[in-house]
Amino acid sequence: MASHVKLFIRPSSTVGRITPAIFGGQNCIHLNGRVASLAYINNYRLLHSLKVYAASQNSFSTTTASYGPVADKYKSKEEKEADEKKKKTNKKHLILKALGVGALIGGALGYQSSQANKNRAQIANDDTVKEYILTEKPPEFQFARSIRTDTDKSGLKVTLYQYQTCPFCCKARAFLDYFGINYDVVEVNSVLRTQMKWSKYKKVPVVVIEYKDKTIQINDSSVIVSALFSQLADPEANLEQIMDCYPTIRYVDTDGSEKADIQNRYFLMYNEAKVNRTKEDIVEERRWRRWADDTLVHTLSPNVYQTPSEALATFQWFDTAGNWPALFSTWERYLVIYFGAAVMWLIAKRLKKRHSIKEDPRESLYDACNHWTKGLKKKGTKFMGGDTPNLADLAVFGVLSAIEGCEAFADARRNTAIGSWFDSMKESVNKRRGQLDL
Ligand SMILES: N[C@@H](CCC(=O)N[C@@H](CS)C(=O)NCC(=O)O)C(=O)O
Repeated sequence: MASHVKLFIRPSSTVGRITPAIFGGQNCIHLNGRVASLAYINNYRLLHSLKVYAASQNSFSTTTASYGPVADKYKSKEEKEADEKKKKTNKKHLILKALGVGALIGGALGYQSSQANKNRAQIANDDTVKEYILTEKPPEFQFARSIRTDTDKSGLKVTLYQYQTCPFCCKARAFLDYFGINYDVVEVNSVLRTQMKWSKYKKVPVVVIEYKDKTIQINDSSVIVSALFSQLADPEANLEQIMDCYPTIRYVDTDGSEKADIQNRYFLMYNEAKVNRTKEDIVEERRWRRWADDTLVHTLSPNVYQTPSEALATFQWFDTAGNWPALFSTWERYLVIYFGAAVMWLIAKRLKKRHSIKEDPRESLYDACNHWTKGLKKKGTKFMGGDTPNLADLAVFGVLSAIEGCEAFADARRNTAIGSWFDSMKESVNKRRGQLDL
């Protein structure tokens, strides 16, 4: 099927303006009229060509020195004319190159998505609506706890809506704790979900931040991590502008249901010049973060809910780890424990099939742990981030910490080398070592 991606670079759009200045020209751009991340087109030549093309169209200002008129002052008329001619030819070549590479990539992406998304229909997404800004503050709920450090450098007022032992919530917490961000926790009842009724997005974790005079809602653990890390990396950055870079794309799925997705959730929206990291380093971190969500996390449920008794033991551990006796009434607690264990035992069987987990799910868990520790060994450093953890370490640690008190994790410790890295991570997170890097 013929397919292509059209790229519009909008003049004078907010995102267009902040792109080169704050985000190193890397990330936000309008794709098919939607704000989208250009960074996931992992082709620097195309990116550069597009930037040059955009600059030549005066679509947005660029900080690249070669576009400045100052050097022209010292040239003869002939030299200037020759330069002008050369520039025009170069520009034509660049535009053609950009269009050529763009068409190739667009064709490839279009073909790939047409294969993957057969019969999926995109819904017109209105990018003028800032869905992440809440018009009304959420109702007040009793905080399960309030995490405070005197050395918080974020200056943000953060509320985390979570299940204590959900792997995605554990991941968000590992990040907040490691960087010493102060936050309040609202524990959501996983069956009644009363604490999430105010939100259109129904999953957890969700973070709500009082930012200047606005209330910002960030959905999805990876977006929480990416957006807040981008903010921490450059305290002058504006969280609202950062959030503009994570648009929610809506589409109708093959089963007719409406779905929403934030496709660039693993991308960091900061100025590369200010953050001293190589492109390879950033790409590797992103790859492992994706692996934590796409592979590692799927090994958990079939393991911890393998049999009815293991499922019940897991929920009893959740009861302790989540401090449920203090938070929920007795009937609510028992409803969640027994009903939850029964439902998850049934669901885990389906998940096992869907994610091609081995007949003995422990094997898949060990494979995942071994894959990670092999990656560490290859790198030859204590953490994937080197001497200190990076966002990939935090993601993998967060996900695994969800099952820390379960028999499955005790088995993984006994049968793989995951334990020593996990314990070092736990120490770094508990001691909020990330604050030292800010
Ligand atoms: N991609 C999301 C996934 C979040 C997710 O699936 N959370 C589960 C809990 S582990 C959830 O809220 N499910 C809906 C429900 O419980 O009704 C993220 O990374 O935050």
